[in-house]
Amino acid sequence: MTDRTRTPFSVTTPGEQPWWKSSVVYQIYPRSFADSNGDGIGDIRGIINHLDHVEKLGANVIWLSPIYVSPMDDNGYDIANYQDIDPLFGTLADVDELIADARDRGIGIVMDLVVNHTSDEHAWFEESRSSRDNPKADWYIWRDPEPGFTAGPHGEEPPIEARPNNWESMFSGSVWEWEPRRGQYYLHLFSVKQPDLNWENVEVREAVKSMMHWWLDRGIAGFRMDVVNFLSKAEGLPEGEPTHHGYTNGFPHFYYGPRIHEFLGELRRDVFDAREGTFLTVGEMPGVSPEQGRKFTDAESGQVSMVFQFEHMDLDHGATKFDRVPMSVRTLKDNLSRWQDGLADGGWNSLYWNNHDQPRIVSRWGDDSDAHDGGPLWRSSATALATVLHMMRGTPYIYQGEELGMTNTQFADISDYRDIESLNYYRQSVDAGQDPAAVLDSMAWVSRDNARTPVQWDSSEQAGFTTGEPWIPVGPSAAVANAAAQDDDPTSIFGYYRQLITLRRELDIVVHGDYHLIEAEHEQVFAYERHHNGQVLRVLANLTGSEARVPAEHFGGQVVLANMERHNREAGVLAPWEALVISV
Ligand code: TEU
Ligand code: CA
Repeated sequence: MTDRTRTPFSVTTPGEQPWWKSSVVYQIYPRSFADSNGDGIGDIRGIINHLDHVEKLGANVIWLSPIYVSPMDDNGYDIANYQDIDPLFGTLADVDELIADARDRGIGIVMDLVVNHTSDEHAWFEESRSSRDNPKADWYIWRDPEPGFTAGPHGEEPPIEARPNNWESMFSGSVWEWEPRRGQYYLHLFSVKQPDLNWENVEVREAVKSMMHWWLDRGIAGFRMDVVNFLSKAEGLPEGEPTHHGYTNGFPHFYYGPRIHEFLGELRRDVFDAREGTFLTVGEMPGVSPEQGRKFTDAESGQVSMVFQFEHMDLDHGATKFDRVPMSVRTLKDNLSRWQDGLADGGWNSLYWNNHDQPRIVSRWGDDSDAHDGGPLWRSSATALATVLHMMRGTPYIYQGEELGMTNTQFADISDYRDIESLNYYRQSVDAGQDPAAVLDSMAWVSRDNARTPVQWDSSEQAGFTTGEPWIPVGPSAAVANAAAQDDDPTSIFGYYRQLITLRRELDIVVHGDYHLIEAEHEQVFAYERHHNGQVLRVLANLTGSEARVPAEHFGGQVVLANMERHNREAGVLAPWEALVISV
């Protein structure tokens, strides 16, 4: 490696803990964050204009969802050029300005690294698909039709049985798309416009590494790595079995493939370790277990700082994410505690309730029934859930608008939806004869568009997001779940998130303490302790809408944070959605 720029995020002296362990990350989905030029689409200038909000919240890292050149089939997760910015969002100069402005405020920028696939409009793929013998012919995953089948006289696609295997795409339909010019299929785990790169090819790996260095040279603080556990596919691409964890049938053959640790280890060695110090790397890894997560994040032998695991996000999914099953407080805490325990020794957790693919947490596991007028159920359920998450061991992530208690959309019509996953699911289900109203119903609570409505800056028209027509309708809670109403109110949801972050800054135990679940059998209360250097921090949260009882001794100590005012608090009784952090 030639001499690379040192970044301010890179220095950790021996024996010191890496900076990202005490960090709090704020995720921005640029398209929906803030529009500066009235075209209805959020942009980089909009982010620069609103850095105050993030700084005031207290987050010290921003993860930006993709802003690269893209045909926007999957809102930028289909990248046509990794080293330039889509004109919808701005320019590279804008990004440099954002990086510099953020750095002045002590905030690092983490970029989204989407290298399981590119766009079909990326120059690499355009070349790869053009013939069987071009220089990039092997950069993607190409397969012949099954033996006995051939292309038609003009390169026409053979019958369906000729497909290399039966895998289903994450976005409905087959993973195989026919390319007449090669008389072959290419693999796409996501949309047809997202062909999977062939990581077996060393040239692909080298190209990705040099692109990563190019971004790190610009002064970014790290990468969030999109579906990065999918890079290695099982040899021979075996037939899929019935769904796994509610994922698609091919899942067992690519979610933890034979070379995954090797590929990621190569990135760690040649990109991160090759530069001075530490960067934040978070691998998005649907389907991985705590044991696997532990291996990926081991401080010595691991490959990434932390992983986004999905087990807790899948707890209320049935056969697919669109089938909702009930989830109990018990199930939730059992699961999160398994991750806390599983990564306690040498690993590191990421902590999240929300991202751009998930429904809003206050609507999902809280109570948004009185959100329209800023009622107590909305406020206390949002803050109780936040307490449980932020006091755990790991690096917390806040998704834009979560800190304001933004709620799910209430889309009544398919024409309100924008997301490719939702639209494909609707089409496929209705084509298969399902009742359109029932399909809409099953989409409403879980559609990714719930996360993607404009950030609510104030209660004006279009919630202060744009002066034009927003690309997706504003959500239903803009009158109260907005920044203008909350940013200066210490009793707001925003004010509460600030306090949670302040506690993390002030108390070492929040960052480094051990985790111990208490009251494990309790049906309503999520309670745990953190232990560090003889100190104890206790967290009690009633995650239901009815009063809950716990042994009175758990109330012993000094309340350092509470999500509601209660005079004459009776030891042993937690009000609906009450949460307390107690220093013992
Ligand atoms: O998502 C990974 C993923 O598995 C998605 O299918 C997501 O979890 C799913 O929508 C839940 O049903 C990442 C990105 O976060 C997502 O926005 C992209 O669409 C996807 O990869 C492809 O890049
Ligand atoms: Ca814009």
